[in-house]
Amino acid sequence: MLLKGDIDQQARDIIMANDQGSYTIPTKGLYPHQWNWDSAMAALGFAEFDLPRAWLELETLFSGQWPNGMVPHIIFHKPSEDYFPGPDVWGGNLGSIQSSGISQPPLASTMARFIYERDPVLGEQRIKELYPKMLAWHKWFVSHRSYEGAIISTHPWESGRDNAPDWDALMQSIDPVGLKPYTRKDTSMVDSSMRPGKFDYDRYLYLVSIGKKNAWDEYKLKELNPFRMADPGLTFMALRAARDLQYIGDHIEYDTSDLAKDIQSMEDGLTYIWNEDEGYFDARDTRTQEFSGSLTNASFLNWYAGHHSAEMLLKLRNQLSSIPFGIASHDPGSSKFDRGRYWRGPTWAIVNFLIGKGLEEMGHPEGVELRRRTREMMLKGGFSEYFDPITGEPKGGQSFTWTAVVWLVWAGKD
Ligand code: 9WN
Repeated sequence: MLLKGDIDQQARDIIMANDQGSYTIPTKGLYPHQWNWDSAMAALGFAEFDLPRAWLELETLFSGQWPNGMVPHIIFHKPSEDYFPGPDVWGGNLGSIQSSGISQPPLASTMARFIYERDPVLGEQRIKELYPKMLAWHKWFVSHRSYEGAIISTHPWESGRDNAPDWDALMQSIDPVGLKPYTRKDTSMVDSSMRPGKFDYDRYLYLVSIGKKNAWDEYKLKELNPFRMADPGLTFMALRAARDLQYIGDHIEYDTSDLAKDIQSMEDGLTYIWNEDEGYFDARDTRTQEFSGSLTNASFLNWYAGHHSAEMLLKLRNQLSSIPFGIASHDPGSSKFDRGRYWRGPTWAIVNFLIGKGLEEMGHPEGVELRRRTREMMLKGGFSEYFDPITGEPKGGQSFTWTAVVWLVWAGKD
């Protein structure tokens, strides 16, 4: 039997094996670059055993920031034949390093707070230098991704939940005219039954082509990009990030007066993504005003954002009583639930961590229960990208950075 100390060591070994010196890749082969929210989690993991390296991870992430404040979802520090689409397809050359042209869930400010709190003396100078960059990213979300206070995703990849059923109706309405032939790399590394299908990939690439054609000009894309979905995941994570920025700013004695107004606006935005008919937080198309009708793991991030909801707590208890492992990425009672396919059913340790952390912070015992289940799942299935929520079977890529981090910082803790 493996001892806890052995598993802790395995988790650290995974992080160190994926470490590229100043940034960390999610896993070898499948994802050979720096991904935004994965990297924020990697920083938190490093903080368990190497605080300077934790700060360096965040600093490298912000080295890819664009002049408009956007922090890209992928930063291509080095060429790689393993991943498609690469920098040539994105044409995202607005920053000083090649990158994609969209962002990803803003975890970095929250993780910076956690890392800072571990050693405020060591962290003071580093957080002071990061703060204006984190603030600029927050302001970019407010300027270019806000709708009625909620935060929108302009590409399924921007939400971090690529092929979630939330986007199905909108994706159906998109005709990817003029798309050039392309060859995927992901399905040569992971079984295609676990990955998004061709229908989705055609539209992912079509949306990228619109961005590239318009030099990623946010003002033009506001009109030209058909994909503008208010996303519970982005909204909750951006709201949490804004609260943490305010906390950090107050501690280092920077002016945070402007943040209170943004936080209030995002809190107001929660009514925009509240689906009253279904009784849960839901993605909503800002062009048609239609809700997607999807109860997902992102719907349960309200506690992470510091927002109580009795209705969501009932939904959470209901899921915990019917599904053995974690929170499913899509409602197990829905006809679209697909327990093995990416964001359409599997459970993700990273999202469980965020949900559980929020629940624990707000005093709900379900957070401890979710932690226990995530631990059981990882003891059984290791450090894979995601897991079958019914059997706990590991799925997707293996030796995954953020899954190892979740073990070290949360699931593996007593
Ligand atoms: C596209 C790296 C990333 C995660 C995303 C996850 C997946 C990429 C892909 O992998 O997305 O960004 O090619 O499938 O959906 O959340 O950040 O782990």
